[in-house]
Amino acid sequence: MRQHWWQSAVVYQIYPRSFQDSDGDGIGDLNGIISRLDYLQQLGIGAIWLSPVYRSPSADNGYDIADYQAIDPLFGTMADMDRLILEAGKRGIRLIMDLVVNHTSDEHPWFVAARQDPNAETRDYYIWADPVDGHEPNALTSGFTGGSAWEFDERSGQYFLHLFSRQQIDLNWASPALRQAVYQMMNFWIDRGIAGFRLDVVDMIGKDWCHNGVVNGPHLHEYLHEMNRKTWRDRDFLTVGEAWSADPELARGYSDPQNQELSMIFQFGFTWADRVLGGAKWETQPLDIVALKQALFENQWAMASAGWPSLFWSNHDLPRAVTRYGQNCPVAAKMLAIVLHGLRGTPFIYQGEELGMTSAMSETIETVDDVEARAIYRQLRKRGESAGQAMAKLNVFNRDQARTPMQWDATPKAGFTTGTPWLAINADHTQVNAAAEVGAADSVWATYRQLIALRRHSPILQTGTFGALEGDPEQIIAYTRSLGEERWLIVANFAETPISTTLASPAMHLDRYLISNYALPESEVPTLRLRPYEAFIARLK
Ligand code: TEU
Repeated sequence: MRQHWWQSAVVYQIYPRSFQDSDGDGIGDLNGIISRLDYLQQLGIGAIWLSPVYRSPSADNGYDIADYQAIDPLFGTMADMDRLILEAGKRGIRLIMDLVVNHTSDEHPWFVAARQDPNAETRDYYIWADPVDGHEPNALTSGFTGGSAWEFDERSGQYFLHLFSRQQIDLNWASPALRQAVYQMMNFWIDRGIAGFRLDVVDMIGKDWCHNGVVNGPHLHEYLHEMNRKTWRDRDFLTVGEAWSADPELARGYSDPQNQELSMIFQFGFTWADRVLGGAKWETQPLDIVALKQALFENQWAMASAGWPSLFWSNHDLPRAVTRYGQNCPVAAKMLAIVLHGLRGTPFIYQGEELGMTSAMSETIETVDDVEARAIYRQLRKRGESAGQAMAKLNVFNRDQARTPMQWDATPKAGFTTGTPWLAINADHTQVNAAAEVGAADSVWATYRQLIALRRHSPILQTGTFGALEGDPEQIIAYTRSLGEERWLIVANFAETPISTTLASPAMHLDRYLISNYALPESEVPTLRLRPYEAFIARLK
């Protein structure tokens, strides 16, 4: 298989609101990002995935786009964007834009025109349906409002669809004109020098809404193939689709080069390991490490010979991994990093993860920004729950918890802004911050930096074969990577309790440790004594 740049690179997600403010308005911006490029270069990342900075009324912090070809003044100008691409490029960092094409803002001119006039050219860019017996066309609900996903339009007497908030209107991918308009817009960005797209809720594109289906529509893969052909086909481009509905098999389908669709997708199987299957967002259960391991490994197996996995623990929608799986311990943050970066695939780091930033809790609903969390809070209250009860549930999944500003230093505003931050800074920034960690040999940051470099310089990590170890104890995640004669062992004790064990495979003799999260591993492969959250990568002979 031809080697792509994204098989040796690590991608870093920036949530622009919270990364670095340069003008004191309390909201991060493009110039802020530019001022931190040296930090990212030092970390060693190969690409930035930039969450949306397009013109937007910000009903969902930019995931409601009103103009795909303009930068929101909140973040800067198109000239700033060009400078970001240029300055990042000088430092060997590519730029990946967030492509939100399942829906637009209700303020997008396409929708404004469509609503004004049922004969408008862009009317069929959206999904319209007649009432059924005077009611909504069907029972689809919107996760971001709690109510029907259909909104009645007085003027035309039809309903339009919005699966997210009332300000995020679903696009109709069955319209060839819409598809061409999207491809044109994508080419505009490709021509500006970007190196990839992250495709928001890609599995919802081409939905078969009239059969109540919102994911995996009958033409989804046809549309992705067409998109590939009409846009990035001749470039070495990274495309990663967000697909909550994808199992490992579907993940392979999207990313198998033969199909000419995407480079990879985000597959969320592992996020169920501490959630009640099919339960509400706040219904969690103690982490099932075996289920987590299974989910990670199944992705590796499914894409062993075709397709390519993405590797991630966190993003702007999920709780911080070190809080979720590691009780906020720095040693657990390092363990998580080692387990993930040892796998085959492209690792994604969510800003602050490299510092061990933790999930922030909200005390009252007044301080909550997340559109989804606020809607769920309203529903819970309507059902008679007290404010305290509702907040306790909210704090399990509230997306604000991973969106607090980057913790650059220990000063009151964490070096993020000189103004009032749009979302409160996590109190732990006095300990967890870049100033304290960059250059400190034993920091979480140092572990990430080392892992990124290791991947860049180690063909075995890039393309080596993955092998699971059978029969290891429940709390341990262990696997090997192999390339030619070279064999590496990755082991992690995912629990806070120590453990002694002998790994099943007898033919393992340790050559040397490449990285670990304790000063001196006590382990002697294949007999291991692992301390709480201990993890390492070792070369075998
Ligand atoms: O998220 C997709 C999605 O399905 C979310 O509902 C996700 O499951 C939820 O946020 C987890 O609590 C994408 C974006 O990543 C998210 O930020 C957007 O709000 C959403 O699409 C709509 O564009």
